Amino acid sequence: MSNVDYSIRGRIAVIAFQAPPVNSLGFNLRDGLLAALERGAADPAVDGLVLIGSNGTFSAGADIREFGSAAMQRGPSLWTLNALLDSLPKPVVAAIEGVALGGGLELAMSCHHRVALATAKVGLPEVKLGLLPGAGGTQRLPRLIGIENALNVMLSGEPLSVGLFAKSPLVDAVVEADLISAAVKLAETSAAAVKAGQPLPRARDQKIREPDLEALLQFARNTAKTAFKEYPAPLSIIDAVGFGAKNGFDAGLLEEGRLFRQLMDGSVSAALRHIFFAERAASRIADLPADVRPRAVQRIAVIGAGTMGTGISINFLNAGIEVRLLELNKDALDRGVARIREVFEGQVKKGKLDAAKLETRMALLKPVLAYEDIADVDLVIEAVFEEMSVKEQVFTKLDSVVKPGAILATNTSTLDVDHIAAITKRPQDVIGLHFFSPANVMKLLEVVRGAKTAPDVLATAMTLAKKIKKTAVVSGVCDGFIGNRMINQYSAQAMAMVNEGASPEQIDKAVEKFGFAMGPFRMGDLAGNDIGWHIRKRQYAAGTLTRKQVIADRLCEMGRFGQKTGSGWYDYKKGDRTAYPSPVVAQIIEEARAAAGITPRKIDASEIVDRLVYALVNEGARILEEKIAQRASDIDLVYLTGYGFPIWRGGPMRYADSQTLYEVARRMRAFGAQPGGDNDFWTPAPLLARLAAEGGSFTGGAA
Ligand code: 3H9
Repeated sequence: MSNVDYSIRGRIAVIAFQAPPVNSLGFNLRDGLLAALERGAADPAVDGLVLIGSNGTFSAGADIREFGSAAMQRGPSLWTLNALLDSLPKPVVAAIEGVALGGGLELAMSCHHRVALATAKVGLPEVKLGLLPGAGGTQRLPRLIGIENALNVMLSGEPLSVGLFAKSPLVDAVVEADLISAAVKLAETSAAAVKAGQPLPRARDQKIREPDLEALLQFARNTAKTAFKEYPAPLSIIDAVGFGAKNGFDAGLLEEGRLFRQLMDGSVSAALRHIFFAERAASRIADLPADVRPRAVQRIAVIGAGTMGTGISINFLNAGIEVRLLELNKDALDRGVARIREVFEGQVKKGKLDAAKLETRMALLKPVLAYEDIADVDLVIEAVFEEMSVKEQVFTKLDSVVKPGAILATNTSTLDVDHIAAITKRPQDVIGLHFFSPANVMKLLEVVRGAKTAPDVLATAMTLAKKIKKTAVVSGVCDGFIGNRMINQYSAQAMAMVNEGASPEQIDKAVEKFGFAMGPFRMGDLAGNDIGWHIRKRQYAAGTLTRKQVIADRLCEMGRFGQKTGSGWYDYKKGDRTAYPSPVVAQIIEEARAAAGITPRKIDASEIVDRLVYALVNEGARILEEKIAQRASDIDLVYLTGYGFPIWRGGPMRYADSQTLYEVARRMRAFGAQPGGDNDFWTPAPLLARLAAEGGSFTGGAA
């Protein structure tokens, strides 16, 4: 709901507006603002106007929820509002606190003056949504702060402290308090100047002085082309700025509008907008009672000082939370502590951390050798060997030692969290916190909700995730949870294509060209092929994996675990991470094909990509059906933040939507029908088949 209040202070009209939570400029607010501005303009008792947010913030910009819908075109647009401001004969002052971002700052720049609280942030973050500032920002900002500064603001998209611009015409005054009085005073002074015959200061009238315009634009273009290869918005921003600088404000506005519409209709912006809402939706858990309160977490314990345990610890130390690092072996504990210090020292060397902070963080780390020393912590995260019997021992001990009400978390990546919970007498306090390696770097945290996990335990995990700056996605219990369960299907396809005729390097190249950070085989070599081998052996024994992965198993039997052993799917040279195609692997592949009676065929890049991505999508559909994931956008977030899926494609489910689910299902059926095709594998999951037939989508947005 928006609300625009019009009041008079002396001879100044104060237009106080709000559209909670962030005053995005949707239709209702635009409509209310236009009416209030016209009223002030027509009132002979009013000499000037002030625009101010009445709920502690100015505006976060255009209403992103309207994009791509008819609402965006409805009633007065932001362009109408800004053109009206340009044409007013009375001064208008924007009074900024909180944020003025995107269209919010563009509105403020169309006012004649701006006054801001020192704590306010301003910025043009449209680039992060794959857009350019489309309500005059590419024209007004360069005229207020210069081309180079304006490009920096628009290309970074970062919200910046308003104080940075205190000496430019972007802000007339920065005040510590009583914003509204300062704004009214400024409006009065400006109105008096107008009466004395001075022209109103308008951003559009400012001259652009840039002696080396062409060179500056070219430099910016070259940087954008390398830094944002797949993203069209940065180049469009530079083009719009350049066009307006050469051809004048009005021509610049027209070009900006043209480029804005082009970007808005493009697939990259649609994907980035999808991610914006996905990030915010992920923290909403539909069936949590509204009054649930997270438990207090002041100190935690991490069990296991290996790569995972130390990586997990670093997150909490960074957030100022005390960590007891437990390891029963003194040498292993010392090595773990040294590893943590090394990571911090590396950050100090790179200038990312100052030396004093390193010591504060290390002081929060308490290495301990006995379970009794972690009895009073609020949360325990177990990061021991991935074997149920080991986890059983740990949780039995935790149950007997740790205080009641503490949360007991497992970092398992595949094991049954409900089974682990059942070992304890407090299954309601048990949860999965699946960190990704390296745990201090990777953004993703799968929060695994057991059948008996208490609502406040889940709420605590989500709150903590925010505190340690992770992207948390809730998953139900199943083998591999969301991410690894899907990656198993993807890996199975990669292996199937090797059997059929593709080489590991061909597959890696195709999918890296599609935009994955790393193909499946290079990824396996980096992470260690022994991890998957270990899981496969467990699955062969349990009968849950019936098809033997002959080639992958053979490589592991030979000790080709990947980079750490100097060979895997590729060969490696000492001190060099380059993956060199391996004649030994080629030989093993050939032998395996011959033994299975397979005549290899050529598989083209588009088949490789589609089979890998659609294998993810089909399993994702099952995960949705089974309610393991709450929503398709959660699955996308898992893949974007944990598995290197190309950001500009929005995640596997969103990508499938962009291809239309009808085409996805059709292509899957065709893979199943081709000679030697795996019909069972390629039968679309019921949800996918239904949506494909209905013309529906997973994420509610198509191309
Ligand atoms: C633009 O302006 C285009 C123009 O150039 C041209 C137009 C013609 N619209 O992030 P939070 C919602 S493009 C709609 O959790 P915080 C958000 O979804 C726009 N909704 O809070 C969430 O809803 P929910 C350029 C928006 O305190 C709630 O507000 N502007 C918008 O951590 C709270 O958000 C941007 O790109 C919006 N513009 O951070 C700014 N913004 O509760 C984008 C937020 O239902 N926004 N919501 O999940 C931000 O950067 C942050 O939200 C902000 C607050 C810093 C404002």
